[in-house]
Amino acid sequence: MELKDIEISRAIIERYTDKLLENLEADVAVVGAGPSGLTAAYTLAEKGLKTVIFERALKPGGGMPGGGMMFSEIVVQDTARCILEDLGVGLYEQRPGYFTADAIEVLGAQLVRVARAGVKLFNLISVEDVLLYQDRVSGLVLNWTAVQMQGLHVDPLTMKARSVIDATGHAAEVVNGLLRKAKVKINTPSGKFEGERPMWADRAEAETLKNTCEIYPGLWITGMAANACFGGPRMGPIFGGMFLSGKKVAEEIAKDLKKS
Ligand code: 48H
Repeated sequence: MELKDIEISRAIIERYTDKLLENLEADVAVVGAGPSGLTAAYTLAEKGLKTVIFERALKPGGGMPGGGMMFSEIVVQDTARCILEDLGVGLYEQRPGYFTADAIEVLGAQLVRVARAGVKLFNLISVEDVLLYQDRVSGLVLNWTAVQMQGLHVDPLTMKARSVIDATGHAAEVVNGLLRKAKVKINTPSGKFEGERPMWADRAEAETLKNTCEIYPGLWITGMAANACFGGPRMGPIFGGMFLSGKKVAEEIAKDLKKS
């Protein structure tokens, strides 16, 4: 068969457009494809919920491939080992109680898991706002990352979701966008965004899990965004809390959506 350049273009445009249209309504929309967002997404999809991820960057993974100061290894503690064992990645008890894994291998395994669970991951798309209907976050406002980077005056498009997860890491962008535009109170003791505190791994890991919750009706927080909202400390390159937080948010959303 002679390969026709125009048919290659047609195939890409048609399939991508089909995928985007199929995902304009979902049970759960995850913002950010870092370790917490990816864990949440495959856990939700494996529970039968239609889940989609929007990721700003060209390549998914967030802070994981960078490891610690570009040493592309991550550490997990005993309580999070099961998540990496379940992904089937190599795990080394490098020091008693400190398990290391190759950050790139973990990312690869998470991406395969996400795809096999039926989650669509759209890269190069930034979330710039939320749909807010009757005091409930009900979807996302999307634009190409390139548009945002260039500051072009191009209006966005929208998608609808029963629940939204802010998995955008340190900046907690979805929560902060909501606070900026809607002037609402979130479920922190002060009703405000607290901002993350200096590094203290032991405490931060426990707090990440505790802070993983529904922060506003329809809007959930996971990973570093959870600690940033509640004023929890950062933890450096230990990732157990990120994986456990992703799993927890998925389990809580699944319970919540079953009720409604
Ligand atoms: C679409 C967006 C947008 C947007 C951001 O930073 P992440 O890896 O997030 P977590 O919470 O899963 O993991 C945090 C971890 O990587 C980390 O930084 C740790 C443990 N730090 C500790 C420390 O002490 O420093 O991933 C967030 C993802 C990224 O890929 C962003 O590109 C993406 O979200 N993102 N995607 N629309 N508006 N904002």
